[in-house]
Amino acid sequence: MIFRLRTSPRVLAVAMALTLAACGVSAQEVVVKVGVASPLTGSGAAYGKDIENGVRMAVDEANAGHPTIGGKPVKFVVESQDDQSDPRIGVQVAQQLVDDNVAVVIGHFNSGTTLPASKVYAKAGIPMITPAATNPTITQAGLNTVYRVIATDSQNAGNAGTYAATVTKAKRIAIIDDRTAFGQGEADEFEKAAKAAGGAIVAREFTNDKAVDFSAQLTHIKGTNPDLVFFGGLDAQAAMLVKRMRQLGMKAQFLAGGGVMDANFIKLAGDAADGASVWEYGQPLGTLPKGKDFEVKLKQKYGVDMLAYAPFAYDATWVAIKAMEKANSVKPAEYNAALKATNYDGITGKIAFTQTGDLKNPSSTMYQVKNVAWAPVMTKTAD
Ligand code: ABU
Repeated sequence: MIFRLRTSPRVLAVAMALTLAACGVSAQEVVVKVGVASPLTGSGAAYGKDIENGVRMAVDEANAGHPTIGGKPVKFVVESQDDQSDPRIGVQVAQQLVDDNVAVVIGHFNSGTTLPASKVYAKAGIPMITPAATNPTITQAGLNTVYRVIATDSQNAGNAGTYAATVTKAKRIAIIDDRTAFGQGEADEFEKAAKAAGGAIVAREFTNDKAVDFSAQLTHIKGTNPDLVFFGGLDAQAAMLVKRMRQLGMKAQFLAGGGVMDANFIKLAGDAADGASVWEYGQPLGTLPKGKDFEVKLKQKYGVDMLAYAPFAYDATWVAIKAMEKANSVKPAEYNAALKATNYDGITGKIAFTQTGDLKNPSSTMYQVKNVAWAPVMTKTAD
């Protein structure tokens, strides 16, 4: 026997409203999905969580202001995807975000995942704003919907190369990188700038981003008698590398690029951290008008210390929301032009984009470990 349940449209509407209310959404609200793609598992998980925290904080603040776009109340919701720092998974999660109709994607963290994923978003016409991926080629592919709110490695590692050859007066420079799109890319930019400034590269070695032992490469580098070693890669490996350098009796200065200036490096490197120098994207947060306050609020909200990328992710999210508000539309095809015309005072500084989606006036800062803490030494801002 088949029973047919008759449900009136009114009952259905009430049921729908109750379901939406349970999700924190009112019946009239337009839900706008903000995609986040970053590593939430694996060795890059702390960076990925940092990015997700920055996005969630911006979205919560935006929702607290009861935004209205296109005459309708809007609720922003975060859809976070774990790309595991793997380019193949990066493409899969990018397609998932596209299929789920996100209005924007904040991500990815790794240049190696960002490069292929950006093409998926571009094909769907969805803006992607990376708060962290710094390989210069990401914005050189002619994609109309790709943006970056952080300096590139041509700027940051370029500054490191010029600094190594001119300020430190290193005569013999060795380079080692992790062979990722990021690490190799920044080592290339470092080498180019160091050579242009008259530096001599005496060794160029590489490892991979999973390695924990650098003895073979360092033994070769030690034999070339360098007075400075540059590493292109992230914090944990940078720490293990400088530790091994000191164990091998190498007295050469240690210099790295982005993704190293954090507490993790100091903790893992121990005494070997002392005197290490890095170039990191942006201006020191403590010197920016809203920087310190942001750091305190993020710690209060999530109970964790901020890494370097949460402020950029927060700014990237606000840049997207402001563009939607300006265009009075949450449709990518309708607000992308407003995104291009962004002129926003963020936590990280002024954000306006070049034709290719990069920052018009990017900054990068050199930090050095002194008394078990990172201290800013100098900042360069492009005109
Ligand atoms: N830019 C710091 C590390 C992330 C990446 O570009 O791969």
